[in-house]
Amino acid sequence: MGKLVWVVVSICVLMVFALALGLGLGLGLQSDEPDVDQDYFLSVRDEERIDCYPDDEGKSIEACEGRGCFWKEPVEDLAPECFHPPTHGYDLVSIPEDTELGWSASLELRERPERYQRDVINLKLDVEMQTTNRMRFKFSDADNDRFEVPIPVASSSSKASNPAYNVQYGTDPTFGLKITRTSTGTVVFDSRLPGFTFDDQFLQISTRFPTANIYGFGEHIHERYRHDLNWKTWGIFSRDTLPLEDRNLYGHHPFYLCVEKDGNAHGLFLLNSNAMDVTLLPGQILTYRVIGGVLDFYLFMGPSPENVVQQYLELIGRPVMPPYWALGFHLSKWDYGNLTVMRDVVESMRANDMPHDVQYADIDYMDEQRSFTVDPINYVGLGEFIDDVHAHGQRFIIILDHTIAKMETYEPYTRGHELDVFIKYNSDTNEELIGRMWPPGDNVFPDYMHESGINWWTEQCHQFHNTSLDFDALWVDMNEPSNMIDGSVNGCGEDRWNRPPYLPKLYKVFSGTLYEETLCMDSDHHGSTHYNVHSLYGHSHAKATHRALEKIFPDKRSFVLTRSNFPSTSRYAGHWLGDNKSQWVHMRWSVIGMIEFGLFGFPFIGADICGFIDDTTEEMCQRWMQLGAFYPFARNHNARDAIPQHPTVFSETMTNVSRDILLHRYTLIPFLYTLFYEANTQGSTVVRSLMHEFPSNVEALHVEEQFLWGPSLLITPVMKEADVTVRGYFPDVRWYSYYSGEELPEYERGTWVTLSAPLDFIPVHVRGGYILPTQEPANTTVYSRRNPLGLIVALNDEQRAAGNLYWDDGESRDPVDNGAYSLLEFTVNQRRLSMSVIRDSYVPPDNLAFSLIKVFGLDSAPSSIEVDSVTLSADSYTFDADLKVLIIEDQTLAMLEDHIISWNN
Ligand code: MIG
Repeated sequence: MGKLVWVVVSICVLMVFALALGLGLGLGLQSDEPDVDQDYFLSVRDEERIDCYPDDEGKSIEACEGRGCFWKEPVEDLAPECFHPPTHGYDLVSIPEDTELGWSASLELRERPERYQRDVINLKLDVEMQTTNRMRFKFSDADNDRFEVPIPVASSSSKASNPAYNVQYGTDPTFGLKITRTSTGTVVFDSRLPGFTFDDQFLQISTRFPTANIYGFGEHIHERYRHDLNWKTWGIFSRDTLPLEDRNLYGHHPFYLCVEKDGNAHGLFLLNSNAMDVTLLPGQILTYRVIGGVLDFYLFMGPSPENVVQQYLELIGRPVMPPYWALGFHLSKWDYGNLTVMRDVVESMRANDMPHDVQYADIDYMDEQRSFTVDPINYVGLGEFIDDVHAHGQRFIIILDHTIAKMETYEPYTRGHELDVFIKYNSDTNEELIGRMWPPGDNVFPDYMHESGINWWTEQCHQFHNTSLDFDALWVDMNEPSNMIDGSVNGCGEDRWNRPPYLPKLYKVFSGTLYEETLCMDSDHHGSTHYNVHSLYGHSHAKATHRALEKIFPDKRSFVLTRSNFPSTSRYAGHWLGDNKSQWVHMRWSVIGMIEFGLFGFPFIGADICGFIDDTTEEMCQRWMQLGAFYPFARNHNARDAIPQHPTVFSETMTNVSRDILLHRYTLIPFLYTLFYEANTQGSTVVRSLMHEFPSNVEALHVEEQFLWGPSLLITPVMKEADVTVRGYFPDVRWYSYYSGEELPEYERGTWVTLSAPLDFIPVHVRGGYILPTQEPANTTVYSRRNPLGLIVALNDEQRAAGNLYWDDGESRDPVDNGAYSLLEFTVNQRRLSMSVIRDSYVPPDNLAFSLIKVFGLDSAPSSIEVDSVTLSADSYTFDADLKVLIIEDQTLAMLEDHIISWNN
């Protein structure tokens, strides 16, 4: 309560001050201003300059001064010559008014030369204290409606009574918000910086970070996980392009996470789908430049990084629970050429006992690459082959593209035309926009945002499943949306959508247009302009596909794999990192990409194992199979012209190494599945970085070549050619080899360690204090799910550990909502392992029981062991005194009963 009063008081004091200032201006005391500006001009550090001329063309002293900005050669190379004076911004015009959730204020543009066009004069700021850890602040046009992102987000019905944040503002020289963490006083958001702009097609706001520990923004290849603040600019706008440095890629994620100096973390999400770029300044400043919509921000106070992600997903929606089989190994290639080759590959996998749950068909299965058709020559018999795949406990996924060939003899087109589902050239015409895609000739673009388009797509998928191919899930590609020509076959009009006054720093806008290899920006989606909804196309496609699969499989979970994505797409789909190359550096980038997608709330993520484009080498592919065995989404996928790279095509050694590591993956799937349950119900991350678990450890803040499954399984992959050792950082807790239970020596805790990693080995460690459920593996999850279970118990310094297991039938729909699952909890305390059934609503059919219990890090040899009060005979366990590992084997501890295992000194 005391704090609340303080906030109110401080706001009032500021308001009085603001009003005085406002009055002062009104009375013509503007003569103060040049001094403010002059002082700033003389004192501002290069690394804090807010760029006033980010445009690619036309920069000159005159043009700069024409915008009312300063020009001065910087000492620091990358700093802008042209920068905003501090008086560029908005003024508070009246005392903020209380609202149900916070307060709202009116702002007015401080007079200055126009930077682009159509300045919005009057702004409204709404501050909502939505929950203890989440607040929203939104700047919008006070007089006119503007585009807002049409995805549902959580709201709040009452103001937080004890918020973790404290909102203030300043008015000197212009309006800015300042938000601090209540408990520490750390400033987490501070827009009291020059250059706040709200033009119709150019919105700019800057904020100051409390530290340089910034993570996130996407989708990009980031060569560093923790951002480089050296004037790096990142475009955000969904785009079909090769995942190379500095480009904006398939997804659109204006979200970052910041770790403060004491290890607390906060996150900031800008709910905006327009094209934008963000620039990170060495002065720990961030500038957003957005070309439409409103500035609708959500701040999450954590305080742990994991809490930040959970709060973000509480807002936008948590990820879908994948079916159990989707956690198996997936295999794919674009252009096997024909069914015989595909069948040979699948049979070679079987002949070599290689774990393999899912086989894919890429666009070459289609007749002239048209979705909902099958090549009548090269893929005759595909339907029967899918039956054979199913008979082996395996699954089959097909690709669908986003466009439809415009042909009067092609039902998907004629039906879609009849239902009016295709995007139009613009809102004035009824003419379908025509572009080019894989199917030869004219292609049209379904509007997946509109109900009629969703229904049409559902109908097409359903019909194709019932009449042609018995697929188990769908992979949707190219939905950025990609177009093989710029805009349309007719080009695009010269209007403000196609030629916005400011072009963000995006990849593929060389021609000065936004529509390169996508649709015209003025094209019409049943009332929405492509300019605004471009980055939502893939999201809508994924959501519509999810809907279609619900229709096809009313009782079963299926899944969608989508290339383009937006915040909350993971409610419907998983994502892969796109068209990487068979190059070592792409392995490294995949780790950063994967942990970043964790921050974005996409746990079902992975890169194409062994690389998509170009030829892999056996060594690279072997290392990549080892790494990929720990991608949550583990798929080896290969491009059209690249040499085959399925794991049985190389030497026998390679085959054996791949099989071994995949069997380890399958051993751990019960643990992985449990992590997905936590993601689905609590918004937890599945793969996460060490920063996430050890935010107060300065070393952990920049580890980007290792990753964790949940809090407890640390993977340290080799990602360089010919290396047989690998360096990894091990925070100061106990770590055990996952394979042997050997503990990392005490003197190596909290240090960088060089680990031995011969070609057949990937280092994996279990963190002390955790218990991981396991299961004897098999070649598909259908069979592994029937095998005996196990536990890996890794003791911490206090000889304690804890863990859990989530279990359901692996594929029925909404198991959590329907309550059709079981949950077990494991704890070790005082030399006693308790296995407790928390919930037993799903009873597995195969008398599942725990057989193998491994305990790592026992402080002394047990003199006797009791299992459920019965003393074990000495031949049913072993204790390795050197390793301090206890192994209890051949037990039959029924899964849905409580058990106690105890050991005495
Ligand atoms: O223009 O369907 O990212 O995984 O194999 C290439 C063919 C189209 C791009 C996807 C890739 C897929 C490929 N597709």
